[in-house]
Amino acid sequence: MKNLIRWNPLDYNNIRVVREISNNSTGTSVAGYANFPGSHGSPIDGIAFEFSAVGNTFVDNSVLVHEMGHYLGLYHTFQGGCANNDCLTDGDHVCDTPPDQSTDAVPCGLSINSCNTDTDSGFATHQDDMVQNFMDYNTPACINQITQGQKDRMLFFVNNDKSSLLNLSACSSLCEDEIIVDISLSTLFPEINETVSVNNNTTNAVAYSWFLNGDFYSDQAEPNFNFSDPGIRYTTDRKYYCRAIKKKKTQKMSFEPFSTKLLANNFLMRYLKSLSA
Ligand SMILES: [Ca+2]
Ligand SMILES: [Ca+2]
Ligand SMILES: [Zn+2]
Repeated sequence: MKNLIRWNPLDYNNIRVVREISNNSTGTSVAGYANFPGSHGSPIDGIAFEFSAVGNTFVDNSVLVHEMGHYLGLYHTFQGGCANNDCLTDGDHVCDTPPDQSTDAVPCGLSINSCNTDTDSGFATHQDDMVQNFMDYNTPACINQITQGQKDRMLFFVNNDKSSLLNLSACSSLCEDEIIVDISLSTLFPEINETVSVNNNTTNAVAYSWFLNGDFYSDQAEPNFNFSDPGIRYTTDRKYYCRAIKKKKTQKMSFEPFSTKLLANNFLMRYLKSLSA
């Protein structure tokens, strides 16, 4: 079925809504399933769930939220039973979900305590099972909770095993923020051997390339340049300019130093600001 249509699983989470995953009459009712981050990018990567589990609210959609949890690396809260010697490696590998070995559907408002190992790791006192958690099996109407530890675990997988999802250009805004070049020099009339520094208040640029007389000089935001040679004669075709680069868009700002009258120990620089695409 997954071969019928598939968007690149390195870029997209393929969520397939189907009529039925397994025949309920066989007693192996499955409302949905998802692949763990270890399958990221493979042909089986993604989520499938039955159309009857599509709803209008988080609670109605608890199956999709549950499968999304698996997709982003969460185990069931009852994973691994009551073992809780190290809450990062036992059970669901999440410390703020109590150990749990029950898959029973507990009526809303009632509690159950299937493990007494809570204080072995992570908890100061014994805890009831977290039956409201999206990653438990329970009555959908009672499920409404994801813990901070579960969020942290999902974010870890988003930023590691599944980080290719973040690179999809569709996740970027359609219109780039405009680069506003705002650059000035510490002095326009440096003495010989005086260092000129750049004061850079450009916004929305992510990288800089500075060129001196056409040669790459620096990629710092605010480079320095020492005017050490009194004999250099700059002409208008020799440019000292900065390119502020953001993705594919480049804006160029030119300083075109020139000398109308080369003074004995002074270098005259005209500051010229120009922008071009
Ligand atoms: Ca746990
Ligand atoms: Ca307990
Ligand atoms: Zn599950």
